[in-house]
Amino acid sequence: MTLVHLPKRSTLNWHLRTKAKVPDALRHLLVDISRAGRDIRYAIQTSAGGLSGGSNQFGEAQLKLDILADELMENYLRESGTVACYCSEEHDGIVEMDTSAPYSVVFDPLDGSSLVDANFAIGSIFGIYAGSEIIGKTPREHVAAGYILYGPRTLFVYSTGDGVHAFLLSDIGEFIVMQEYLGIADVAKNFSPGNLSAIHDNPGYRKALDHWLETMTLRYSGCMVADIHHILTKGQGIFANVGGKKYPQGKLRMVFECGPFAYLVEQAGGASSDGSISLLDKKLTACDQRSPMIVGSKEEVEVVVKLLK
Ligand code: P6P
Repeated sequence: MTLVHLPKRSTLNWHLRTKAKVPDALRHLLVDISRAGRDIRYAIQTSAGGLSGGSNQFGEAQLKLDILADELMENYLRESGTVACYCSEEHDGIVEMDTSAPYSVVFDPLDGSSLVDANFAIGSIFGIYAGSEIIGKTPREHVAAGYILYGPRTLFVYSTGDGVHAFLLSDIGEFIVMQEYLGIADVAKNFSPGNLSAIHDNPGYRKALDHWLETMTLRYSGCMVADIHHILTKGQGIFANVGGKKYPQGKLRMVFECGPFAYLVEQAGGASSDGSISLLDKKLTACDQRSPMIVGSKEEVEVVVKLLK
């Protein structure tokens, strides 16, 4: 009798249990977030576009897809039974769930959603903290962070403190391990300059741009999930979004954009800064807190921080 050799178990659930060795509740939560990502991908591919008629806490017009992605994520967080509260870009403040549950979640359900009609890659961002408090924490206290990237391929990327690992959504709806221990080299060859209009009133940013233009190649899509994923997969790069007149602290939100990506980039051997300190050590003070963000290849982050001073 020929033994059927089962393929090596390589699903996200398998990786969390046998490689990351996280507590069962965190494994369930991460798998449920990946299920939300699978459903958000389907929503992107099938739902009508257009505005919802509402706006979020930042006064940004919400697309129907923003609302749908947020609802899908909330449903899976609630279903997991592991979430005490969450902070979402699409909701004001902290939303209570089950105060006795072990984790709190921060997420941007669909970052870069305005690019969906141009068929650009967009993503969901998440961070997980132990306990029922988010405000007052620092991103270094994440127990997990990651993102789902909706592009030509749909990827789930996460870290629980032992490197950054990427999974590919298969035809049968399972995320299968694609690459473990993504790394970022100290020297950058690509640059991703967000909030570029700030160069008009931020001389240091103008200097950084001139430096990049002399020595590097531009790679920028307008969605930080895709742009930072580019750094993680190419193994090098610099991404920045810093202050100017219109956005004195830069455009990006500390809780569910800067924090989770600072955690991931530093887990991959890169560096992060708000221009003074590592973003990992910057205390979360409010759900709508913004921060300057420089992340990527260690040596380049140091160069840019010096130019910005
Ligand atoms: P800019 C998308 O809306 C987003 O929050 C990030 O994903 C992206 O990096 C940034 O805003 C885009 O900023 O200045 O390039 O428009």
